[in-house]
Amino acid sequence: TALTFPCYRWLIGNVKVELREGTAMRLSDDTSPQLLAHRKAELQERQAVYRWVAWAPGIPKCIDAKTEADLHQDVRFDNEKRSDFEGSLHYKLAIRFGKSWDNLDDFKRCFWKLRSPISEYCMEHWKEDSFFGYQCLNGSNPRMIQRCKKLPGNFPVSGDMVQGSLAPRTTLKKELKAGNIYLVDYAIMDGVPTNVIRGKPQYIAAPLCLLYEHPDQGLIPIAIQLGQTPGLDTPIFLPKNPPLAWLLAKIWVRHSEFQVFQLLSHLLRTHLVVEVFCVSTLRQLPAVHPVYKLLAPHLRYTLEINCRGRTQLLSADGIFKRVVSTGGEGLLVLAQNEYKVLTYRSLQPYQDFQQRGASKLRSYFYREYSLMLWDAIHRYNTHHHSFMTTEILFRRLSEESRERTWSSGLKYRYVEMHIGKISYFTPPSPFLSPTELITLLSVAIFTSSAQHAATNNGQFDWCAWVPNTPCTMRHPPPTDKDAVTMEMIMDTLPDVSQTCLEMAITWHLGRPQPDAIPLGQYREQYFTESQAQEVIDKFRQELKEIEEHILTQNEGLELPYLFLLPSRIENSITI
Ligand code: OYP
Repeated sequence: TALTFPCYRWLIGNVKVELREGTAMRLSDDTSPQLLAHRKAELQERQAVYRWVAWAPGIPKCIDAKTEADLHQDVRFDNEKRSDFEGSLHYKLAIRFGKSWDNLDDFKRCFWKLRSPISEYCMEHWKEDSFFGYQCLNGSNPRMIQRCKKLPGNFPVSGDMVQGSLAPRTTLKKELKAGNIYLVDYAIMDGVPTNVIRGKPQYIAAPLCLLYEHPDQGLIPIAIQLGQTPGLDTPIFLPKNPPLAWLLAKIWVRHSEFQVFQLLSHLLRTHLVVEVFCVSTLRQLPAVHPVYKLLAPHLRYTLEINCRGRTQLLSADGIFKRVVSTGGEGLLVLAQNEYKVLTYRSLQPYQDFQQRGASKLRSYFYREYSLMLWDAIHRYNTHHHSFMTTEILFRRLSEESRERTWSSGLKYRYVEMHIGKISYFTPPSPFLSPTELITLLSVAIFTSSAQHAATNNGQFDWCAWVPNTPCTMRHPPPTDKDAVTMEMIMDTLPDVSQTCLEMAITWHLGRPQPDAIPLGQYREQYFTESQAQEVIDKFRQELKEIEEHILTQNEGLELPYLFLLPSRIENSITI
């Protein structure tokens, strides 16, 4: 059942063996009729094996497979990976459905089984405002925070309200002007349909949260509104309000955070975006093509994990439906909302930080490290390109176009996905200039490695202490600040079985993976050119320097940021 063209593959038992010796070749480099026929047949075979399908409207298309069992052996998990994936989940026993915990300490009863240093830190500090602020920068969703130069019209915070949170001798107006005020706005959640679990409605809010970069305390939240429409039922919560009211307001923001982080930052913006690269690459590029050789290691296992995600996590009876407030229709509507506004620029870290006005926030380790990694990846692609450019890659562009190349294949898909909204995702022109191709390849590699690590690897750390990032809310947002009680908080937070499942799944996905291949390590020698080896060595050297920089900078930190440590980033999305 293995493909039989320019690279030779066998299945020995269940072990894949692949040989891809030889020089990278474009169509225009192959001249013999026999080789040309091989290329053509290879692509025809691949296009029959790997087909596009729309799993749902309004989100990226994906691989046509009902379950992972439908996938071609070439893109399946190897044995070790599969048995580990299927074996590590025995915590799913649903105990005492619908039962609330009695008090916050009770969450520990579930907590003692699985824990990590950061999740324990979380348990101790989750109520603190500066910890809340820290998570906007270096938590599992570090792409939400944006500078606020002018208060949004639907968030009527007055200077008086927040005066007490500011440093002495300043005002909200001055701080807005100075660029020290930030916003997280969950407008994207507005109107998302809510789940019903065992007959009980779950609740969603679309909060706004204003933050201040305090000269001594760092980033802290100073005002929260739990809905997009201001009014008597959506009071503005402040740190000086009754402590339980302020706490519950922050919990509501963190609940939105769970949804946006898992479904948008993680699922849509890494898993599903990279799947587009997988399918395009398999369909459009023969294995001898340099871009295929460059990307293949960064696409390993992604099709299978995404299939499993669709069937077990997101499906009508999947984990989301069973325990998450956006389960069912909600998750799709949320993803569709985001996909309408997802831009190609926002997948490029420099542009992302610049657009959010987040370039000068202090202690923003995610920003600092992701830019270093982007630079290293971008240089890697540039160097690869520079030895291939005249030789292989860009000779006779017009001929490439006749080949229905990968890049035009991608473009074609984007166009299909965005009917009428081409500019959101498409690279600027139908045929990529060398610079644009380097950027596109960097987006593919950065997203499948660093960006996925930044959102995936911390999920247990930030979600295991469930009150810090609850997956659902069982009561509507509070409307009266003076009426918030501990009992109400306990009845709102996830119940016993929802808690256990959130812990189990985030553990399953966030722990280090067996059979992981770290960024820049290539088991198979796709390129045999000696220049290619030099380029790879240089990339590894740079990653090593980044590793050392991060380790030194984090030494002795109470809360280290190691999710972007190159040795902990996988080459591809495998989980
Ligand atoms: C697939 O046996 C994946 O139940 C994870 O998904 C978990 C399973 C299946 C369940 C296996 C089982 C991988 C790919 C993905 C993704 C991004 C979104 C992740 C969301 C995690 C949400 C945790 C939910 C907690 C309640």
